[in-house]
Amino acid sequence: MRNIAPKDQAELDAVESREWRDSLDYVLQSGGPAKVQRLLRELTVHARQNGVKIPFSANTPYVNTISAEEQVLMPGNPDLERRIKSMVRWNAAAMVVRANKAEEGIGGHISTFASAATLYEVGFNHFFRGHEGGDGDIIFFQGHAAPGIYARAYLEGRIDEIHLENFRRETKAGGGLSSYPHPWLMPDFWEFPTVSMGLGPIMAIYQARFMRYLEDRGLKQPGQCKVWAFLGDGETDEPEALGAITLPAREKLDNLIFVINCNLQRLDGPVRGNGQIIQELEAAFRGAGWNVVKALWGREWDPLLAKDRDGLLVKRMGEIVDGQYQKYAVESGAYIREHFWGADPRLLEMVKHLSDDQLKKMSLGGHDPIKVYNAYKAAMDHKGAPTVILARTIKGYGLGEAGEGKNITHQQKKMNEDELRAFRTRFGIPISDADIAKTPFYRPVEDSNEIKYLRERRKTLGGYVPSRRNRSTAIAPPAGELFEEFHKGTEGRKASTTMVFVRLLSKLLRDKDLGRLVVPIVPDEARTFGMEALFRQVGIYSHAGQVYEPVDMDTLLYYKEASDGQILEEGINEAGSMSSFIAAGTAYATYGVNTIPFFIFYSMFGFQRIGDLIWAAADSRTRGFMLGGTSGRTTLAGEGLQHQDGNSQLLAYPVPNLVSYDPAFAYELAVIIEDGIRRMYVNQESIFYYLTVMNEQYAMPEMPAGAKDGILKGMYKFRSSSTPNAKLRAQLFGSGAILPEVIKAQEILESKYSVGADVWSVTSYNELYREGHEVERWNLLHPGGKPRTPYVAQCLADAPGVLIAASDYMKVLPDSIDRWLPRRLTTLGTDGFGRSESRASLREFFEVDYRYVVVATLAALVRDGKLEASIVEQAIKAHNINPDKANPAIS
Ligand SMILES: Cc1ncc(C[n+]2csc(CCOP(=O)(O)OP(=O)(O)O)c2C)c(N)n1
Ligand SMILES: [Mg+2]
Repeated sequence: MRNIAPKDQAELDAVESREWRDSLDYVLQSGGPAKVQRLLRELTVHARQNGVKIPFSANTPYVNTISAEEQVLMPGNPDLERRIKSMVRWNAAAMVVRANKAEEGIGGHISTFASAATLYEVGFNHFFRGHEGGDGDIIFFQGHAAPGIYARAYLEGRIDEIHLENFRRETKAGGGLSSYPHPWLMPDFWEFPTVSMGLGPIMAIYQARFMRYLEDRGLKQPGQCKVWAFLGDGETDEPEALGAITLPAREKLDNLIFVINCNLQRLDGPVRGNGQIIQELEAAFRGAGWNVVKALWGREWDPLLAKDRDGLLVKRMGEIVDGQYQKYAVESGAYIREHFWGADPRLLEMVKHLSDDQLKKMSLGGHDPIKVYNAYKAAMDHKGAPTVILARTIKGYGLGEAGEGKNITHQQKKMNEDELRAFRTRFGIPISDADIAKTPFYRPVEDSNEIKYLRERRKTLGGYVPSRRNRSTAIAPPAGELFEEFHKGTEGRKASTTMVFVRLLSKLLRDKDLGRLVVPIVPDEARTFGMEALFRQVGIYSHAGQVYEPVDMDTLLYYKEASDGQILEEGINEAGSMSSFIAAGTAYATYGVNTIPFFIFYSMFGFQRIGDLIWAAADSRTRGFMLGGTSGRTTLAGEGLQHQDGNSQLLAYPVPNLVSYDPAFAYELAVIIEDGIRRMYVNQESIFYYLTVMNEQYAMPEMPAGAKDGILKGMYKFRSSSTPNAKLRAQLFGSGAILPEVIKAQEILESKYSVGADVWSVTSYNELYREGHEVERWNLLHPGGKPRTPYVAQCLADAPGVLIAASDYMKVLPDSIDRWLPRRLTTLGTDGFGRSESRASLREFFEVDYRYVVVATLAALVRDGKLEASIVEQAIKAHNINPDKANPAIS
């Protein structure tokens, strides 16, 4: 073969490529895209069959998904929309700058919204549906963009200047604005908390699925509303952000739209300096089955791309890494000409008619309303899959020297006079040089075209967003008879509190009023909790129904999936389950539907694993019941260190509106759930519940008369001593599965040691603690008033003897109420790492069985001078306790 010079080879390659392209163009023109697709498919198969390895790529070129030819014109008045957007930009920046003038260190963010302004404004003017006259869109706003959302609400006349002035000064008179979206703090405004990054995306996914669930179950009219989730590109590094993206594709959730603001920067610097975050995300989402729409380049690029017959420009666009793109954002047009276009003389030729200034001003897709509009429209029209829009933007857009594209821009909260002046001029805000130092807010007069336009747009789209309110009406109190059977006890039959719960749940599901509102949620543990009967009773929700013959079809309790199934079986996915819990527990506000979620999980994988989602649930004013199953460090036999939970009751303390209980008996559980339904769904309180349930079986006693009030307040006397006049007295506190140990200790103390002991069931140290502090606070602030007495102190005011507490949780739980007790408390608990062992051995190991209750009681009597130490020594011996055994708390 003749040697061909490299130059000629390149020429030949180019000719060859052109011929193939021309052929393809011919097919495209004559047969349309479908024919091209078929040919390419066939060619791929042919190449593979002949040994050509075709590398896998889920990527498309680094250009807009919607080409200039495909795009539609944008409705509305672009000039007015641009002016409105500029005003929003100004006020958003001004509120942060002013907040930081007034008070050093109050913080706030300018650059996130600066990059996202067009993404939001196109939504506000053309897409986001308000809640008036039907259900509206559900929008998860990027937390750090909050100033922009407030700035728009100000133009809309929904919040006033005092609010803006008090951004991040929430305790100020006249009302402040919360730093980020917090429904707890602004319950008429924000619907969903997002600022803990990664939680917005996963909550949005499960929200979209829950919307379908309500529709499929006939609890909501099918509608056109969408779930929008706005997130940062840096945020997608959070495992929660991408961890659940296969679900919406699998479930064909075309009611879900992600908008990822790809400004290529996070807090410290570039998201992928040496790579391309947009291409990485495209591959991830396409691979998961999403419709991906890239909006990378603004309209100025269209004529250049049209001229790019040889694909040189597209190739160049695709080879620049993000760190370099960021550099272009801060550099001059001359630099861009030299470094971007200068890579090839043919590229330079393409832009020779453009000035440096024009090169600099070529916009990006996420800043061009028409590109954003088309991307949103494509998302709205897409059927059968969720859509993600990858919009390229510049972080700190418009801030110029103050931070545009710079690595420091995320933290930029101050602008000097020059920078403010430049910003004002760039966006044409009518504020004079004389006033600029004051950084005034700007709102045109009420009957200006801008205000009239934005009001009209929102009216047409169903009202203002975000906007939150309770859209439900109270339910009637549940029928008492649902709960009564549990008050009676089991007459000696053994049952666990988990079994009791499942029985109660199954009764609630059958109830003619409440039944349809109940949403059981379980992360692949239904059999663990003995709930499999519910599969058949109410079905497992699946939009597709059941398109296979289940393997256990011939059994009574077969695995039934149904499109109107009621159980949300989330798989091994506590984060997803919690997101479903939040969607179901906030449906009273979102959809006006009082769904009552019961989320049951392995208690150790609750607070420890998804504590931040529980915090978000609290902020969201979620209602419902979380049930920590198999809980207690010594009650779950065999599982060991990772599973045995002696912590979760403690971890419930920090969540202010979470009411937690550790019930021991069937009637306690029934009383708590009945009252919970009443408080949350009849009285409509913004609280939710955490109940631990156990799998240890014992006989359930009958409810003692008058116990109800104490069960709810946190403690009641379960059994009085049969020897109240004994010289030696004790008060024993037991909780959950340890209460039977305490009852046994009571009997031994009376019969063997002549100690008359009363037994208290403590259902919630947390409730006692909170009430104690509330009373203490009142007394502190009302020194002249008659001092009030905490409930726990009232209970024990006349109770004689030593005080001993035992629970299956850390000792700090009983210790938290010690200050209100008449005498010092001795605490037994399960601090330390669990072990795989039997229940009895675990209780010995952690020193919480009846023997330790006995010994602790005797030791306390010795300490009070009521008994000789030798009696304790004898007891230790008699009960085979090794006094020198290692401390379980640190072993
Ligand atoms: C879970 C969590 N970790 C850290 C932060 C702190 N933080 C706030 S914004 C931010 C960077 C955001 O980058 P990106 O998601 O790209 O958003 P952008 O502001 O660039 O739009 C970080 C690290 C947070 N809010 N939440
Ligand atoms: Mg970013």
